[in-house]
Amino acid sequence: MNEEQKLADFEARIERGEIIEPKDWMPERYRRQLIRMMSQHAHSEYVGMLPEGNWITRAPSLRRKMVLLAKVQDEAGHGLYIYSATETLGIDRKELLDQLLNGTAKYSSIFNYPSLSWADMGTIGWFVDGAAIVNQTMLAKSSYGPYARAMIRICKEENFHKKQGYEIITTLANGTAEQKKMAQDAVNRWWWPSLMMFGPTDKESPNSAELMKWKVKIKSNDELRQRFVDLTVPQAKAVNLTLPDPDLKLNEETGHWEFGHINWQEFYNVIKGNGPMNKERLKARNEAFEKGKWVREAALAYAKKHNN
Ligand code: FAQ
Repeated sequence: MNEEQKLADFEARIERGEIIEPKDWMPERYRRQLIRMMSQHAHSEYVGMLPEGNWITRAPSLRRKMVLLAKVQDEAGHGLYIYSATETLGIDRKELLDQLLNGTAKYSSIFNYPSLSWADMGTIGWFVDGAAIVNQTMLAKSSYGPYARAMIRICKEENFHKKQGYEIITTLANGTAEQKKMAQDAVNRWWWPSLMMFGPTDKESPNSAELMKWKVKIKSNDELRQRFVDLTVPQAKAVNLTLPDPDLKLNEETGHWEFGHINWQEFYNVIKGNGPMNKERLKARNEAFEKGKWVREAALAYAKKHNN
């Protein structure tokens, strides 16, 4: 088959809902798009440990500390699955990590905001993991097998994460006036950045059309953002917290919650590296990489000794 026939065959497979596996023929552009998106996702999990890691030593009880530790460890695991899945596309993990550490790779905008109070741990679980579940439940049906399979397990864990976050927020929202204020403040700060997690509007999203044609994405950025808003508004009402958007309004005809204008200038500023915590996040990851050097060397020496 010539290249044109191979492409037609590939697209027919996608159309029939078949899953593409690492050794199958795929257009170079499909492979490149997957490496871009999956590596950004893996980096997000890896950098995403930092805002919550910040609170492990200050958790208000042993139970909360154990749960938070387990959650942060889960995020590291998610990073590992997704780095492994990305390697099936023929790129080395070291190259991907280099791109993250030297600042040329992207990771989710949301992790460039600071976690200022304990209530942020609740809000991150509720909003950030909540948004991740909406996005990743869709990606579990993606056309690329290793990515879709990784998403199934990750979503199960993210569900626990979201529940522990909502539980923290429920406790604070039903606590003292000061605790409720702390919960409301965290909700006010994290709401808009959480909506930005879904990426630019469909009109402004350069990759969506191609990704949707090849069923890497099954739903668009705006569709997923709307689903997240529709799910979250009633959850906020249930704990008597207000979402910081005066334009939120239920459209009785469509059944969807309409929402106000997203500050896209802020979003583009953050993804260009100028968000409140971009520099700190990169510095922290580089320091951790340096400090972990002896562990990598010891592990390699051990493997060498025992394989010989
Ligand atoms: N942040 O053309 P599109 C988690 C970039 S969940 C930074 O629409 P696409 C769990 C985009 O890369 C978070 N950059 O792009 C957790 C592109 O730039 P490029 C991670 C963003 O790919 C919870 C440009 O803008 N989840 O970590 C963002 O079609 C708690 C144009 O955008 C995933 O990565 C953004 N928010 O759609 C961990 C899910 N949005 O590459 C710890 C997988 C867009 O051309 C604690 N990824 N950009 O230079 C996706 O679903 C998609 O890649 C989107 C973007 C929806 C993020």
